[in-house]
Amino acid sequence: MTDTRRITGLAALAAVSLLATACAGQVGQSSGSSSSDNKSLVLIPGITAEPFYISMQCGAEAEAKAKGYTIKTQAPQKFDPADQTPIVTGVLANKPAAVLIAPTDDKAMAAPMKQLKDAGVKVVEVDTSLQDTSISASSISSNNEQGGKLAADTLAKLVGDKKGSVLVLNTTAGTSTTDAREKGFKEEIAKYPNLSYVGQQYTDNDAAQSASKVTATLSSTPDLIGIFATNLNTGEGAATGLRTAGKTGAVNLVGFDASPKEVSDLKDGSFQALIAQDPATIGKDGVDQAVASLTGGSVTRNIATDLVSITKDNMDQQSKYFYKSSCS
Ligand code: T6T
Repeated sequence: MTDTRRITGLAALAAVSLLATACAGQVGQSSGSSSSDNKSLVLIPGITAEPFYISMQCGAEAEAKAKGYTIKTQAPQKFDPADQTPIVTGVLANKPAAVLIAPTDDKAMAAPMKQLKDAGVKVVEVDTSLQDTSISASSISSNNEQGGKLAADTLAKLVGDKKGSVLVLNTTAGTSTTDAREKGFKEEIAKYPNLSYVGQQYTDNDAAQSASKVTATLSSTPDLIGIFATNLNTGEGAATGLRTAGKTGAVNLVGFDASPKEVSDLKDGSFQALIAQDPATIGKDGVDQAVASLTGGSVTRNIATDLVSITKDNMDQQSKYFYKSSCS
């Protein structure tokens, strides 16, 4: 994370709740208003209207309903602590019983999340997490370091014994999940002497930036043989970049996540593999942990959900991991 982003994140702490109303975006069909009972939950995803978080929301809503709770979703327009902080501030004013949150920065979101905790609101981390483990009651996510290793092994298998350079396209520094994916990838790819890791480039979670980083790297690194894109937008952009350069398939692309676009790109050969998560279960488990924490039940500090490597060959069997664009 750049200093600028950290500073904007901190500056946003001072933002008034009026801003929260202006910045809040709804993911899918959320309902609910201010809560005065103890059965009111809020989900704060990393960004609005994105299939990973929509799938998480679907899982959380179904489980909340089954347990007799209500849940509303309020999402930032950008994956950025400066956008997410005023949403937390606004949610705090309504005092829900618990908040499920995907912090957009592992440090900058600590202060606003601590305000929730200090006000007696239970906090559960879903997907991303803070470095400070004292704020949330529970964290539910994929084992992202393992996911990075799986991406490296998958890429190495696709490349076989050919030699060449490999690139990681990452989102923003300070995102716990994608930082861990790069770490796992870097460690694992070192086991393949035919592959030379040229390092990571940041895309700010923006598909257009990812596409242009691919075309620039193809010019500077002519022996580029593989790319690992650490999340959905970065992967979708990398597929576009390879297409624009006429390099689809010549450079093996392993992406993370399984959005409808990524899945159709896997089918048509723009990706060679996807590492899919299980966001619906992250949402479901998030509700379960929040309820356990509220009712004195047994709370699990860390829960790891499924990760699978999907290729064109096994995609029909793995379709339950494809992400949704809406809950219906
Ligand atoms: O990859 C997911 C999520 O796990 C990550 O923390 C942020 O990006 C996604 O939401 C996909 O865009």
